[in-house]
Amino acid sequence: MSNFVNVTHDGDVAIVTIDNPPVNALSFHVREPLMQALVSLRDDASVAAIVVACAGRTFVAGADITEFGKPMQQPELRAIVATLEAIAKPTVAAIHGTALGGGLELALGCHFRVADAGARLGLPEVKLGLLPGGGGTVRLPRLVGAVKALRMIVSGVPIGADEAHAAGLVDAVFKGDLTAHAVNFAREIARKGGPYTPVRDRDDRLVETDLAAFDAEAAELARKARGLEAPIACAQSVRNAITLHFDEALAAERALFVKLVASDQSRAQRHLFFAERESAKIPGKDVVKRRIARVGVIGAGTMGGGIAMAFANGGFSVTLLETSDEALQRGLGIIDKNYAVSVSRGSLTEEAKRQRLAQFKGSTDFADLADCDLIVEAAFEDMAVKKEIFGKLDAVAKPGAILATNTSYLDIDEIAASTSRPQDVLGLHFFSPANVMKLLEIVRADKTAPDALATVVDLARRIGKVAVVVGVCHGFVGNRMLAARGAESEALLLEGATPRQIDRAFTDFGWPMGPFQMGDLAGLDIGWRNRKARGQTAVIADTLCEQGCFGQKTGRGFYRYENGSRTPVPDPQVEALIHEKATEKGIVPRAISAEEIIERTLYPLINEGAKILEEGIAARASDIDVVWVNGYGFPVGKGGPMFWAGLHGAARIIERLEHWHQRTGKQVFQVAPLLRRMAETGSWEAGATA
Ligand code: 3H9
Repeated sequence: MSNFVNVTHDGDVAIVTIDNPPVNALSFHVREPLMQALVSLRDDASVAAIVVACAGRTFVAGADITEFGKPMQQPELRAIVATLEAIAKPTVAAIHGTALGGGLELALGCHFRVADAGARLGLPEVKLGLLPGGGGTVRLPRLVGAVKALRMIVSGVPIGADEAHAAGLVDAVFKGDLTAHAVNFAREIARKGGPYTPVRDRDDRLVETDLAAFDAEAAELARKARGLEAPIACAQSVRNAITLHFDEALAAERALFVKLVASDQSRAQRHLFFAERESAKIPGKDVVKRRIARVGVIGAGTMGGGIAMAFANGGFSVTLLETSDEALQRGLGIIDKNYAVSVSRGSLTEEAKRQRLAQFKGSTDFADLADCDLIVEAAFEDMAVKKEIFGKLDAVAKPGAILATNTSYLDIDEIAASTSRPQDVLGLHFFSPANVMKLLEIVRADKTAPDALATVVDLARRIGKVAVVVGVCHGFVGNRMLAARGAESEALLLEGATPRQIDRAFTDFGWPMGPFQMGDLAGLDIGWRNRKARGQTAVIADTLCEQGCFGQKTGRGFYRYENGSRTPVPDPQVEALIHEKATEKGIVPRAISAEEIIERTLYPLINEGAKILEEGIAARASDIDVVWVNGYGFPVGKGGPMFWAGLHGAARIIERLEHWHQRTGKQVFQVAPLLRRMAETGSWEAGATA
């Protein structure tokens, strides 16, 4: 008996309960007593059947991720599963909450699995840059068939209890006291008598596999993997389950797991797993949070509509405010259409759509915001407009209501000062489309009250966002670093690189698209308007905009989009324009390497991240990684810019930044002192020592 594994008896059925809060991870201190308990129950003649269950909110959520990268202490999960599988009496996993990764692999070691109706089951290792290393790729296909297993393992997305039951993964689904049901189930099975076939010996589902169809699906999934090794290894391992003997396939799975767990990609993805959980932690999180039931959103355009949907999807009532009835109806119409698309895709039922829409109340009168607990302003990006709105909000909002602005750049301290309650004002910087994108930059202004901040951090989680708390500066974390990344774009073009070449360097690095394709997608007029407001110019982008070339929406931008297609085609006219502007400036074009493109875009991005950390705009380097991976498409397999800088070598980055600084004198290449410290200590922590 241990604190982490408890054995009780209900007649001749033994119940092994794992109790390792918060998620019952299979840490060494669980594995050891679990193994002992199973061996002892196996040999105990008074025990007719064994139920494996968990205390707390969930079944086992997987191996203990913090143990990866350290020497593995025995017994390993694989040995536990093998021991379980060799027990002659019936074994039943009783699954509630989530059975994930090693947790599901443990359950696959049992003869039977029963689940609570609300349980979810999956093998999400791929999201950590891994494959299931406890036999999951070899056992799951034996129960659900190879193609279903392939989909589950390569996507990492868990399935619900009913789907698991229909697929053959779960033998029974129960509501109510799961342990009691599992005990009855086990007793009944024991009464009927054996033998009980372990999963390893079931290959009826495997023999029916159409290998050509499997390979075609695996090839399609590999194509989507975009440079990630784990999805490919997952597919290979499931294929081994079809083509190799069980033990050979298991050994091959192990070899792939060992390789992946030591890879930079998996380290990067594990870093992100913890970074996303860390970013939601703020000092004073124990303060009493404010109650939020109704949310007001000002502006029913693309951004406001998306924000309103995000809150409605999270279960909140929403008051949507516009300046005219026409604009309001247009906004509500788009929301209706967006939900209709979800219905047509099968992700929402007609009934759920009706319920969602019923959560909205439209208005053109500020007074209707009086009953809102949180009001998010998503009007034009213009300080005068925002100040006027916040002045009005100050007059109508109830005491204690949180007043948020969805600005991307503006000074929130100044906006807060236009109210008599700056303690209630903060920034909520959503990313478009706001109902889809995971990232939420929560901007803490100078006077924001700790309980207001804690409330929105909590709220972000409730609406499915990954929240990062940042400080006030122009562009906050994400857009400020984006500006540093793009500072040399124009110079690179003028010096001889083409938009296609620059974009290719980005996609080769792992970004989903490069900056020019991105600009064309978002609309070049947005940046143009911003530049004009700040008195800045970008000779090529400005000229394109003056010619009405705003990107995809006008069919021309940095690329050409023929007949409404979204595929960018290089445009000789744009190349001629670049050439013309370069000649005007007396620049002689030269060949520019992909390496130089990375040095002049990515290195300044990291350098700016270091400055942001130094200034305390972000609390941790990992918060910056969370922003970039979730908001800007930084490749997950590289762990975010600050993590990647560590892998790539800060000294190397400094050396090239200095080179470019010497050549151009530009401020973006001026090395941040914290980057130098990082090169010496290997850590972004300000106080770290070598
Ligand atoms: C694996 O199993 C490999 C095997 O195939 C092979 C082995 C040989 N380990 O997410 P939450 C912590 S790989 C260690 O906020 P929720 C988490 O950091 C694993 N710690 O809760 C957090 O700590 P803190 C495959 C873990 O309710 C706390 O628990 N499994 C682990 O929103 C609460 O977590 C997975 O990938 C872990 N495995 O969501 C599942 N899991 O409070 C990973 C969580 O200090 N886990 N923690 O910040 C999840 O997806 C979610 O945690 C879960 C609960 C859905 C379970």
